[in-house]
Amino acid sequence: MFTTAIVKTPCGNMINGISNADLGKPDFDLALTQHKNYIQALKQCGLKVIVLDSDENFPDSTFIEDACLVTPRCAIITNPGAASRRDETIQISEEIKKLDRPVEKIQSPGTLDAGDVMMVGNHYFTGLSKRTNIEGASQLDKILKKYGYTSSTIKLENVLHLKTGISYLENNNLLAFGEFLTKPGLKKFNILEVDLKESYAANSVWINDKVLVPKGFPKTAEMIKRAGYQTIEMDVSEFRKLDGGLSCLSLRF
Ligand code: CIR
Repeated sequence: MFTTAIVKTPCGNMINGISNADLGKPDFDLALTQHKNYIQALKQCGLKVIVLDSDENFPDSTFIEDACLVTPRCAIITNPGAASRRDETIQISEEIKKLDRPVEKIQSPGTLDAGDVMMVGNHYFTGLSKRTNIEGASQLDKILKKYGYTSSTIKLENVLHLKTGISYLENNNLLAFGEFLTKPGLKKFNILEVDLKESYAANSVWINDKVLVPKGFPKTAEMIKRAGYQTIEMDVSEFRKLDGGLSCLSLRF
């Protein structure tokens, strides 16, 4: 069960965030409203939510998931793969130091975005992507081993981050689409296959037996409900314009 989430308020400069989505610029006011609703949903799932101030120097910093991985036994400050995002880790480090667990760090030349890391109990899957390199994944593996965890890598082909394409919903259920349907390392899971037309919803978030699902993907929401979960549908259209999904907007632990 998770008890806490950390989120970071979007900044006005988010309109200049990195994007390959071709959906236009985000509407900042609408993004703020959607972010507030997201915080409410996290609270509805029983989490205490720590809200960090916005920072105009980092347009993508609301996607806080990429800057840090918090495990039950340690926290790991990443080294984001996009140069414009690298120093997002500075503010988050200050916050993470206040937690009750040791803090580790991924160092250059290793790069790692924690959007590429998916926790399944004591095992962590790491996506090798344009943002996360082999050196970053190998440093992560060493750190995780030190705390009694294991990890393995999955090479990404078409998606930005590992969790763009898969989400672990606990109870052996894995939401997945496209390239992830046939990865040998994922065969042991009960795969809930997301229709290609709804691929954005492959990034949904399990929190304490509820699942946050992006709004507008009815087939996926229905499939998750049929698998036995209560769903909370959330409009995150303005974050989608920057290739961000529901998971990227928080650290949950
Ligand atoms: C980026 O390209 O880094 C941001 N515009 C979106 C990051 C989304 N994060 C995630 O999928 N974990």
